[in-house]
Amino acid sequence: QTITRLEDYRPPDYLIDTVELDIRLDPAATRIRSVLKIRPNPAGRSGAPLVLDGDELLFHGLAVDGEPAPPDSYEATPEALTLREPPAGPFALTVDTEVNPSANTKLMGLYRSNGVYCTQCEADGFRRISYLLDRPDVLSVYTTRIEAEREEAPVLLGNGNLRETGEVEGTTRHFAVWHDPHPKPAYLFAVVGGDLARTAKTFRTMSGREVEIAVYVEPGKEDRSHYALDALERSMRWDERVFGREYDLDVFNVVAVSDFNMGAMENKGLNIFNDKYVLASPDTATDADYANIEAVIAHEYFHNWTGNRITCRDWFQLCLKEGLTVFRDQEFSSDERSRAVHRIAEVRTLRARQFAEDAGPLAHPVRPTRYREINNFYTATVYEKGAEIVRMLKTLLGDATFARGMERYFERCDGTAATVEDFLDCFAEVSGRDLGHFKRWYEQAGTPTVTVGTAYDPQAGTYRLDFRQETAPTPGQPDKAPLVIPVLLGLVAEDGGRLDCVSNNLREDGLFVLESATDSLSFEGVRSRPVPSLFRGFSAPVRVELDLPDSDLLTLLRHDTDPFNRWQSAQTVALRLLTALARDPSQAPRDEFPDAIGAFLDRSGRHDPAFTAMVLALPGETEIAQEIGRDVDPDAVHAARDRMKAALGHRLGERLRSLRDAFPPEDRYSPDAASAGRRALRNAALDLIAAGDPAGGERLAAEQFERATNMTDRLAALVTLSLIPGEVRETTLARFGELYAAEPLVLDKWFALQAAIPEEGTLARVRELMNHPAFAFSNPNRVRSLIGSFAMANPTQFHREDGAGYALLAEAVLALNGTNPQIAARLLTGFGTWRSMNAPRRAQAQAALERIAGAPNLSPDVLDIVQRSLA
Ligand code: BAL
Ligand code: ZN
Repeated sequence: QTITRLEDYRPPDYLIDTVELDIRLDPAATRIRSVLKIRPNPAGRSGAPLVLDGDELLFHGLAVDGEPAPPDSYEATPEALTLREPPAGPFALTVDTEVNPSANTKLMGLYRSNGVYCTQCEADGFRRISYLLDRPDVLSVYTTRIEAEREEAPVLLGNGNLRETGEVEGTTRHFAVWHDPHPKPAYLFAVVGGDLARTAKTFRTMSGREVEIAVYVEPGKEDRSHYALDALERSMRWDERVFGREYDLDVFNVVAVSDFNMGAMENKGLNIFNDKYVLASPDTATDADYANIEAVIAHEYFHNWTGNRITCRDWFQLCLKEGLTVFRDQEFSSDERSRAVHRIAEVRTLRARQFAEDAGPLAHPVRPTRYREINNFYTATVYEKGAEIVRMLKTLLGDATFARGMERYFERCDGTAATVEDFLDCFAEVSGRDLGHFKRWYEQAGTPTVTVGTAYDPQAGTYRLDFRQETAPTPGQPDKAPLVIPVLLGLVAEDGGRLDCVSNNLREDGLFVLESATDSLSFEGVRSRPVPSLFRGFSAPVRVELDLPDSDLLTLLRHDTDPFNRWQSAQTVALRLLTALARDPSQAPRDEFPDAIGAFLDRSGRHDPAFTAMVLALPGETEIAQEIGRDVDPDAVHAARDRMKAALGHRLGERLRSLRDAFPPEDRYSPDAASAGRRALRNAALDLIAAGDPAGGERLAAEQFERATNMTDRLAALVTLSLIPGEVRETTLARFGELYAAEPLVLDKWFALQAAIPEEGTLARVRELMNHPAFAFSNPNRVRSLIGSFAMANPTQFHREDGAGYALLAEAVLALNGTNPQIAARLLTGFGTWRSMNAPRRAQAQAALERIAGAPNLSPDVLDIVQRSLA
């Protein structure tokens, strides 16, 4: 397996100005003719052979400037087409290839999903359609003629604007010609052909141009496409208002397909989506689904500028488009919803996924410097930590300077394939600051720990915060350097009042920048002992160690002006109690915490219900395990959390019941954030009530299940029931399965929640569900919902001491290795925390990983993950 290294980057030897494609769709034998206008790249090696990328292609013929190429002038294999001595000047290459879309189970290149032809070309799928310089720094103008049987594929879509449609005379076939005037790399190429239903509207851009925006779905599901279309329109308006970005084609199409490796793909003017992130109706989608659809629609649309107009020079720069675009979609969702609640949700995801990645064998920098398989780098680190870096840049420079930096980036880099350096240069120039040190965030893997000490001198009226930063070694990076860490902070008086004091090292908005391994911040005029509120809004992706007494944290829960830290302080107290309980199960949960949460609930009329729901949710098992760090016993972690939930439910039962009564179900479902927040609170209360009083909770949940008028409430009831063993659970699960037998996306929820039941019988249940008629290894959503949920959302059962959970995952990985290596490799990352487990589990996990490593014919994707996991 070859390793690609950042330092080996060389510009391409040839450029391709235009690509003209003629694609004749056929289920088993699609023919592709491609005409490439090629010229030597002045920045490349002169006279070098031309090597075009291919992957499992059937070659049919080659012509140079219209003349068939002599056989000895080239070599064609399924993996490459080499022209030994290309002409010295510009020339046209015509290449004929053939692919079999129906046999394409990898879902990369051209394939069929429920009979719909579609494509996925990022990162390197185009080479599975036709030979090309398939690299992101080769930008070409594409014209695509698509031809198909009219009956099989009445809708034919491509990138750009529609130029022409027509019948193929004397046949039952028709065609469409699409032209995309914006030069783009091959990974943004797409075609779609199929029987699809369209929902559309006209969007008028800020300069008055009219754009037809449309969502295509399976016929009969049109009524589920309206929310996505609405989210698209809001995203387009937001990008104009906030970033000054206008759309640049006459049409923008979104197509939903059922079989998709990723969440969605930002192909120019023709986004292709996993239908999970498009289809929504109150009966089939939860509030979380609606929020995800809004975010993913926005994310893909925002790529039009950050990703498409400005693309990446090479795949090491993936974070340039992904981190920035995640930041943009997070800002959009924060503006559309509650900013504080959204920030808490982002941080929970970051900690559960990215911090876990950073702490395990797959840790890598936001901009890696080497890869064996780029598809394995679409990670939480590149995406979510990448977004945090952009947010830190904004915090450090301030809103106005950040906006000027973005403006400069859009102006300067438009139409280019850029690098992280190009991006940072824009901000360095507009701010006049050297961002060389800040850049380390892109280069250094691992989550820094910031330890903070405090010293108060009541006589002198001074207060000091002593900071120390440290990052543990990660694979390939034993020594770490200090990072530039923005700390947004404030001091709160013990009685919650204002604390007037001064520090000459603090920006007006409360920003202190920690740049060295240690530093201190002093305050004067401090008349009473302060409680520090640090990393407000989670101003940096770090772990914080601060030895504040619980009583101080509970002061923050009550009085801090920063909502994130109000939530964080309760989480920190809970996490301390949970780790102590997990380490020493003989302890009894104390009442102080439930009482503090009770007092918070008594004041909860002042809070957004969604925020209150967040405060009620205890840290997850993954987070508790991370806090423990090593020799983790997931059973003890689970038991600790269960006991704490039960204690909360028991002590707060009455209050929780009145909270539910205060927010009765609404007659008409609306997915807006305020309504969703009320449902979240009702359902968070249900979860705790059932933990404290399983019989009472079962009755309440069963009643909610029956009466629910939307999927959010019905599924929440079922999740609660799924944690209470017994007949009610089993009959309700069976009913749900029957009710939604014809709804694959709803069955995914059903698979997922059963796979997450923290009981010994779950392994057998999962094996049984693998034989369910609705389950298929060929569909990534089914695999993720059943096997992925088992491995990622059920720590006690996946990490069973007998190794049976690991064996199940290993089996699934090997079953998928040949057919869909990308999904196989993604599943395999479920082993990411194996080294932090206790000895018997470590031994079992290692044995399972070694079995995978020793299996024959491993795909590069799986081999890469398994080797790094074992290294
Ligand atoms: N570019 C792959 C899908 C996404 O991040 O938008
Ligand atoms: Zn993206």
